[in-house]
Amino acid sequence: MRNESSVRLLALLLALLAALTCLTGCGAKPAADQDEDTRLVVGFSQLGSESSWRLANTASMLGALSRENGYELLLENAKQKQENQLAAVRNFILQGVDLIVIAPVAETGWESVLQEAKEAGIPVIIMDRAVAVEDESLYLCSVGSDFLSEGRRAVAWLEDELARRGRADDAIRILHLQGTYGATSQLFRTKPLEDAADANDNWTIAAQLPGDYTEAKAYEVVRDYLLSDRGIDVIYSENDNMTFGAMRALEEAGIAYGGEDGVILISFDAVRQALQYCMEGRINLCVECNPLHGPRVEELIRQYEAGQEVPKHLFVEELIFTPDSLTQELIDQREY
Ligand code: GZL
Repeated sequence: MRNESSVRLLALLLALLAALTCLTGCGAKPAADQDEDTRLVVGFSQLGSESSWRLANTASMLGALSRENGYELLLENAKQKQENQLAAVRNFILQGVDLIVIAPVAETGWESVLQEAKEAGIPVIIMDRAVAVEDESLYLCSVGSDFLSEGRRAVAWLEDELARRGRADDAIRILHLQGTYGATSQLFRTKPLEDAADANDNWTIAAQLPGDYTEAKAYEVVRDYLLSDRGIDVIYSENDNMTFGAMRALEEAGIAYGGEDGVILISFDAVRQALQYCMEGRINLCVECNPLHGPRVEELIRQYEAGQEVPKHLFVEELIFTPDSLTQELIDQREY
């Protein structure tokens, strides 16, 4: 019979051997760890959380680029400051992510950081607004809305609506609420209105106010503006949250809006709350701007990863809504 000390030594050696085996991967790894190695790491620089549209856009990205779908999504919110986006993208490059998605706050200022990503061999997808770069090879592709088309449809509707009301030749004064200056959505929703004001001698843009796509800012600037000028026929608001702020300022000033006789409200995005107001006749026109880019971005990534050709620019189809085109059922079915 072995002596007690040799038995104890044997037991210790066996335990040590078992521990060493486990350290080198005893049994299969848990599924999550296995996926950890194959998951695609995507750095996402989101410009902010300024509007209902933006929140829906972020939710769409989180839903599509999920762990279940095989992604590790690194989301950085820039609070509408480009310097925060540039820092986030450089951080993604340092981390050696597999791919970067940018929702750029403004069109300019992207050449250097896109060049750095290219030199690091990291593909970049531009989502929502555009980047103004000479060399389009600096990014893989873009997905977003045709903002010029959105603006043109809004202006065409206004011309038709004024004619329908027998006001085609009336003097029309327009208050223009602009989104974040330099954003593609601001630049190209603004252009059709300015062109139409040039083309229609009886149209006047009474003022262009900076609303930065937020309800609070729009409320302030409209409230202050109405102190000196109450003679507005139309408010052309470049997103719904600014429209909501304008509605509050109009109510406080005792100025009627919507319907056949109030200030005509034109609003971009068509989030559910705006559609509700539109169906009630408080907003006269909602121009859809679809934020649900997550699945589109995910599909582009899959195409790229599969070695397929990806379209350089992907634009989404969008609609316009007026009170008579809306039902509660349609609104309830909307995803944002
Ligand atoms: C449009 C998007 C705009 C929305 C705003 O694609 O860039 O930014 O219209 C959002 O609601 O803040």
